[in-house]
Amino acid sequence: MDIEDLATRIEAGERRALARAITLVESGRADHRADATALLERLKDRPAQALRIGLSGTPGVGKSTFIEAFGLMLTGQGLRVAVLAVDPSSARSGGSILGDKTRMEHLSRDPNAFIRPSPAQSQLGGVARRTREAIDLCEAAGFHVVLVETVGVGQSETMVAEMADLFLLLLAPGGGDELQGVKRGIMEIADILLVNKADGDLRATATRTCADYAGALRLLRKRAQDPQGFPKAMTVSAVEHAGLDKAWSEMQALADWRREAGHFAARRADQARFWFEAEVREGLLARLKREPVRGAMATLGRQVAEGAITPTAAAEELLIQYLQLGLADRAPDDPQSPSPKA
Ligand SMILES: Nc1nc2c(ncn2[C@@H]2O[C@H](COP(=O)(O)OP(=O)(O)OP(=O)(O)O)[C@@H](O)[C@H]2O)c(=O)[nH]1
Ligand SMILES: [Mg+2]
Repeated sequence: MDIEDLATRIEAGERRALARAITLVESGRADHRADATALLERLKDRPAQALRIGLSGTPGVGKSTFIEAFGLMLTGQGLRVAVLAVDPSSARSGGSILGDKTRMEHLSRDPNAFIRPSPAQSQLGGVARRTREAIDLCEAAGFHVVLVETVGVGQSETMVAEMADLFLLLLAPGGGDELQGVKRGIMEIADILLVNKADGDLRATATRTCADYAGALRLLRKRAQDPQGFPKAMTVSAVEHAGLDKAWSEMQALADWRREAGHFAARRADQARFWFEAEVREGLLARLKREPVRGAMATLGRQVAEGAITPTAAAEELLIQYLQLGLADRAPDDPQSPSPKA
């Protein structure tokens, strides 16, 4: 594969090259991985940053409708918008992706937009790497905004928040029960809560729900990366395109403030470190699951169970012989270790 050629075409903003590169980072084949790593390394220094926006919400809350309307508003302003979807759950069928295509009908045909639905199921770790790398590729292709959509179930929103500059949570109008249903952890990572469907019969309920969430947000611990008034709750209507411009100006205000205050760059640096460490951990765990370590683990496990060897000695044998790591390597970091002189 001609990495240099692909990189040049991505930098020129060619959507076909971008799509091909994302397919490359999605591949599990070892030679593809090597090419993907080389490509990303080649594209690492970029002239401009995209604004990376994570968007989460429970099924049916209106994510696809919102992205279609919001994306079109942005492209209408001359911005180039990429939409990536993350869906680590295996339960979701191709039906939803088909549904998305019809709900993002106009955006998907917009030359200033790029939409990439989530590929088939995979482990969260693999999804994280793939999404992170796809975001990098979109940024290298000169997109101004990269929206990463995730269904609000499980750990995926935390993962997306770790790769986004801003995190939006889309919510449905509803009573107290609805408020209870939102996990505290998700509220804590959100920068802007958008109560959608604030139209027709639901308008009054949406306004009330928004006030409830605003109250709940005020009870959360203040975060260093927030200016006065953030995180905040607002109402929008994706079908009526209402409140979208206001939401966008709030996002920009927040991003600008964070840039000035240094939080924006600091957060990206923290995120890079976080993903590096996650990759190392995952790489080690992956080796445990591959032969010959896997077999040795089973054999030693049996011997431990039979009392033929102690757990500690067995672990040391595995770490030394199969991973070239000694237990001694751990000692300096272990505050419990008695000093040899003691
Ligand atoms: N009244 C009203 N209905 C909306 C609005 N936004 C979305 N809907 C409706 O809510 C339903 C679900 O919308 P989607 O955009 O598919 O929701 P989603 O969050 O993408 O759903 P999943 O992809 O299944 O997770 C559709 O029938 C939409 O027409 C809105 O602003 N107002
Ligand atoms: Mg959808």
